[in-house]
Amino acid sequence: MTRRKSAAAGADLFGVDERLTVLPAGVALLPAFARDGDVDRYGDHIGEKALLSALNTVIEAAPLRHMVTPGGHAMSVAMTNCGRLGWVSDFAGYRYDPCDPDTGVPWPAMPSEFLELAVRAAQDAGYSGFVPDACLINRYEPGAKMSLHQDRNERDFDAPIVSLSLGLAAVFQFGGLERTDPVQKLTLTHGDVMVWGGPARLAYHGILPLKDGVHPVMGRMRMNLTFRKAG
Ligand code: MD3
Ligand code: FE
Repeated sequence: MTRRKSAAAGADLFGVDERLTVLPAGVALLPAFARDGDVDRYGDHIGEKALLSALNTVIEAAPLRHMVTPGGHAMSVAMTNCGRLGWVSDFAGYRYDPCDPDTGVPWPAMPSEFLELAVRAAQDAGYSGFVPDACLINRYEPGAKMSLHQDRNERDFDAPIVSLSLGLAAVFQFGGLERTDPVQKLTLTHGDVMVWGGPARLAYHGILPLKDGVHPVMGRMRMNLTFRKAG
């Protein structure tokens, strides 16, 4: 017999192994959203292949790099950007910049495959009219993590943030508007899209250290793309 813990199980209700996750108001989870659509004669997802090829083109033009925090620590996550604005961190702080600080040239344009996916996901989640001008690309190798933080460098907190996970599964943590609020855990897998808006837009969130493994499409890594209206 399959047993399920009841809601009375309390904190375990939100555990990684539970099948029920209650999401905060303003949040939508679109499981495997990026894997929807047609499949080619090899059984590969056509939309996903176009997305990954666009991702490779962006990374060739603006390579992933470990940015340094204002405190002087190299981040374990490697990052790059595409779109009109890109998120950067250095000794001076966190900000959005139209140019790649490593080369001084504008970030690569946002590929249409990215833009269309982000707009469609936001629309499905109830945020019609969302048009991102920034896409932050995060690469996690085994052990890489992102500590609990808020995303507050964008101009307009009324716009949601759309995130796409690719590759190895990661445990995502999210809490409330205060750093000390209790956190829930949620496993994000290849193709999952999340939309964070409304009252959840300024929620604290992070990623636990990535567990080692090999993903059949992405290899030994996880990538996360976040689409933002930064300017
Ligand atoms: C909830 N990235 O880049 S994506 C980030 O998986 C970031 O790489 C994580 O946090 C990652 O800033 C999490 C999901 C996400 C993104 C932005 C949010 C959740 C969010 C903003 C507000 C609330
Ligand atoms: Fe974040």
